[in-house]
Amino acid sequence: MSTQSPMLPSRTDEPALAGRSGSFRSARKSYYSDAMSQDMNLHPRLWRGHRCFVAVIVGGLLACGLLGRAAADSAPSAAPAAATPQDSFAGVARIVAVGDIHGDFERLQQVLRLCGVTDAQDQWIGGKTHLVQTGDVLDRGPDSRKAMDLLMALEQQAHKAGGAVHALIGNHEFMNMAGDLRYVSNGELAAFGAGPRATPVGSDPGAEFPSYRAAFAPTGKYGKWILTHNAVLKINDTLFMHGGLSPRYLNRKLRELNESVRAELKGQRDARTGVGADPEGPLWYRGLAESLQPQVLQAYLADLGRTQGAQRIVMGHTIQDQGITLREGGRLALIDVGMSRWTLSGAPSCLLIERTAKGDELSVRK
Ligand SMILES: [Mn+2]
Repeated sequence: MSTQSPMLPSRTDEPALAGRSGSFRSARKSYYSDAMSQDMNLHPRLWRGHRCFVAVIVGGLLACGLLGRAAADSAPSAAPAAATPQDSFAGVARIVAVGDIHGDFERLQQVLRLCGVTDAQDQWIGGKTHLVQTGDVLDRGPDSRKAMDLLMALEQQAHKAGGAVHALIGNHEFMNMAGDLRYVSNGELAAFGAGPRATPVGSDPGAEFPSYRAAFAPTGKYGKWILTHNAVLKINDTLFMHGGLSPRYLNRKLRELNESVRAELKGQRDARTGVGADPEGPLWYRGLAESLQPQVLQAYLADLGRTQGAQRIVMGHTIQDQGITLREGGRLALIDVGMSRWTLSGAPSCLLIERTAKGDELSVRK
């Protein structure tokens, strides 16, 4: 049984919320710069400008690790390992995709109603619809606990109706479970009887908030829930994930990526150096949100089809201040509109993908 709660390396690539996508292109240094160079000639534009300076702070992290371990130890022991969550679905007639929520429960309620999957009482009316939330329910805003509770309830209701709710693991779910609480708000802490922070959001709060950390430990209520989720999901021939699938990950099997992320979150693998923390990994990658040359994007999509059997990729993570962005006829979709009032307060928006006799029909509701 795992009780490890490792802290991520301090990172500088979490963007300031200036509202301009250009400001997100901060300098980064990959953990894998040597191993990567052999892949660099695939799509050089996709690699440009993703370097993250990694600084490791030892003292505080050690204390955090110990505290996280103690909290996890005191939590009830884990239930027998749940079945591996299904990460590939076929024959789905209607998909609704919703991007980053960041602690804004009201905006989550609004967007789910807008897309016709819940009623005014927050009950599932989506029937056999598959709802995909592409990660980052947590951090910044105050009400992520309520948002998670709603998604938990809807998972059950949708399942009974023959539909599904897929809450994918975003970089902020990963950070919280890995003990990196730099972006946790006072409201989120208060929901677990913890806080307030002594340091500003964006800085390391130190080894504090044991009740919050315990809830996100692998055996805690919310940590256990997150571990039933995937990072990457395929429905029909569309791939969904939080950040993006960079060229160096194209050849990896979904199952293996999802198992890796979960193993890192369980402490069975080092969370600081695995798939979940990799700036080029599916939780963080921003290369596909850049304004790529059409031929570069077309070459990427051809590779995506060949390696993953997918015709389309849908991602959150990189705020689109003009609303949901569709490129190449919707084969690439960027659905994080910064709808949280604690990010950009963008208009709640979702992407609908509906199967018709002529193929998939995409529409945006706003
Ligand atoms: Mn994100």
